[in-house]
Amino acid sequence: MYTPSCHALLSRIPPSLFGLSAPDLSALDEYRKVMPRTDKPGTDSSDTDSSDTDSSDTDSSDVDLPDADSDLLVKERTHLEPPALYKVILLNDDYTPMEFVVGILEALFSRSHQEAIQIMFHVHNKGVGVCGLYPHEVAETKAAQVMSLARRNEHPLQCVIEKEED
Ligand code: TYC
Repeated sequence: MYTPSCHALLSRIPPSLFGLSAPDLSALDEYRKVMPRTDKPGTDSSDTDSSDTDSSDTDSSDVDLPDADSDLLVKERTHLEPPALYKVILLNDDYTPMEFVVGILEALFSRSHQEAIQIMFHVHNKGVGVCGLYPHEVAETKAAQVMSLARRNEHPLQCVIEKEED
């Protein structure tokens, strides 16, 4: 705060402001309005607040902020395509145990025991069968997991993915 001593203030008050016998608070306010600040050496000036005189480069009016018309804003999409789905397909063979296929369907495709048995027999009888429908990356991962588990257990089970046509 700018706090000149009381004595210094009194000596600098212009005569035009002396309508009162002694300066009261309103006169002091008037004084502050008309007098320029002069932080002379020797006067009591412990003022460290320079916010009203500082015109450094942090002035917020210089900052270039994006506005509503900016090209940087992402255009709103009005129509979203649903993601393409892929079938994960099991192929029949003569060697992979039925129980192993049922276990795969339960563990990797969240099928109930009844569902798993049904799908396994469908593949056994028809040659191919769908385990589930997934987005591309998920389908690929599941097929790779089937093949990996089959190889680790030395079964020739085959699993492929195929795009679901709409
Ligand atoms: N056909 C196999 C058997 O008789 C069982 C089997 C079912 C294998 C489905 C693979 O994807 C398959 N043991």
